[in-house]
Amino acid sequence: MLAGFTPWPEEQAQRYREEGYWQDVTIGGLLTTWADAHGDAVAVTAGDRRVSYRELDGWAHRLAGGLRRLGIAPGDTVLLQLPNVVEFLPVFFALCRIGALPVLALPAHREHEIGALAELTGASAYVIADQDLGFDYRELARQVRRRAPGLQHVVVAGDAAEFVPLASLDAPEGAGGDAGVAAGADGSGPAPARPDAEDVAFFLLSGGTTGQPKLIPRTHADYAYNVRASAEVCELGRDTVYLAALPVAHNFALGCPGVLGTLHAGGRIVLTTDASPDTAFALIEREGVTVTALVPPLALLWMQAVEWLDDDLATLELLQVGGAKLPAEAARRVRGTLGCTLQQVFGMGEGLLNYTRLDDPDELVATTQGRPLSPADELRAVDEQGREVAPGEAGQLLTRGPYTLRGYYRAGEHNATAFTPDGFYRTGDLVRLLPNGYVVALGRTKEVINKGGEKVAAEELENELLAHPAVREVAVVPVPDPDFGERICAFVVAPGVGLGLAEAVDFLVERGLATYKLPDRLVVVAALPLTTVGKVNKRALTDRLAAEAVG
Ligand code: J2J
Repeated sequence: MLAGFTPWPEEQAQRYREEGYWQDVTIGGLLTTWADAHGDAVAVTAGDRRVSYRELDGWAHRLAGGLRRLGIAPGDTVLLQLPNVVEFLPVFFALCRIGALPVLALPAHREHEIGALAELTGASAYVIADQDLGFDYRELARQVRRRAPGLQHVVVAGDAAEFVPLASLDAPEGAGGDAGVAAGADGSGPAPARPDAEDVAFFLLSGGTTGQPKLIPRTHADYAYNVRASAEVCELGRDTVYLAALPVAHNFALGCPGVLGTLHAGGRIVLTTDASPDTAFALIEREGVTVTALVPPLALLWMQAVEWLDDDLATLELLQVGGAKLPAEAARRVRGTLGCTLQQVFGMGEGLLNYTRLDDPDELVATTQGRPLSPADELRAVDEQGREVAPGEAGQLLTRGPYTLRGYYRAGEHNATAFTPDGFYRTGDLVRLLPNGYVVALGRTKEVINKGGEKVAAEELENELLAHPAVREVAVVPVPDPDFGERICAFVVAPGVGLGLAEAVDFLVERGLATYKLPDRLVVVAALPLTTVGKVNKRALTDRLAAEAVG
């Protein structure tokens, strides 16, 4: 078992096996199962490319061999930062097959994030696209490599420049499948065993509450269940055409049910790196998209765009919305504008997923964030002393279950507070658990700003701002926003200089921070308000912003 991974206690694991949640499958092996079942059906469409299930399986098989020959071994961590391009899938499956551990970085991550991940994991390889949406990932790779020289291999989908072209790893000879890859002939050693179903398959990134990135280990068995059960709840089938508009490196579009759930059901994936209504609506009409997933700001934008775009969206049956709270009033408008069923999804990379069901009454869908995916999910709402609150009262959400982590990777100290002694994950979310089992999301206790589904740890941004020579003190807080739910406001103490937002933003970009983490507002103050125990009083700061908004 991987060092730094916290397994479920044996007693619980036994139950999950016996009750069929965990099966003896691997993520890499599942692709072969799906290829056997759906063979020549189209699995993925990306631009003009169409790849069948069989082709996808063969591609992953050859890449597994190529990656082994390159020197990637079972147990190696590999940073995988691909936008929604067709190569994502074969590379992801190939890495899972050889027992290497992909770390699913988001396309928006930059030197600050990727560098920290390289250091934390000691990754030996980094897989990128050449460029996307005007950004050159090869330049990013050069920067990251200067900081993390251990990163031996940079593999590029597209024009590789000085790096390794992904296409060069796609060679037929010596390739192997789940049970053993590229053994012997090329001298790369004995065939690795098929990964164990209960071993870690890959890492998702946590939205994070601290300055350090947090890696979420997902096992083959737990994620296979996550995908299978999600596909069922969303009623996916062979007729499903799933538009991946959100990044597939994120849990939502990856496996809830996302691209993996679509493959499980024998449907077809349509990939795009551009979720704007112009591009997405044209794809929905052209490809006959039936399902997609969005964060609330995009859902709001799409609902407006039907007024000026005239693409035919008649095939769209289901819109999943999650990542941040969708206001009830917006939820009620989905059917009338987009002509499809809405599903609210309250999920987290750490595991727990709540879905409204497709046959739920409209008002339940509009006013709740769904109910747990699994009968084995355990949810508790507790007060500050950890005591369970009365049913329907607001409390902090704790959860454990067959697909919810028991510890972040290599984060012993953080895990001691992020989990209860009996293994419940403290989500940091404030919720009401209704007597009918549904969950209403109310807000958070954790210091994370949720800007329309994108999570920014206040502490991380504060640390970056403190690196500015003029900044003496800083506090980052959310400011309410009609489109994004929240935006980011930084209060700074910077005596003697006129530090402005533009300068602060330039400084942060220069430091390689992902753009979505940049502050939207900067307020210079003489001093930060303190609580009676001398901590920064963020409540006073948010109250001040609220008063300004009203006044
Ligand atoms: C309010 N807050 C929500 C919702 C997530 C599906 C959907 C979303 C995610 C995700 C995901 C929310 N209303 N409907 O992984 O598979 C906030 C909560 C939660 C945090 C998790 C999926 N849906 N949230 O957003 O790991 O605060 O996952 O704890 O990015 O997003 O963020 P993340």
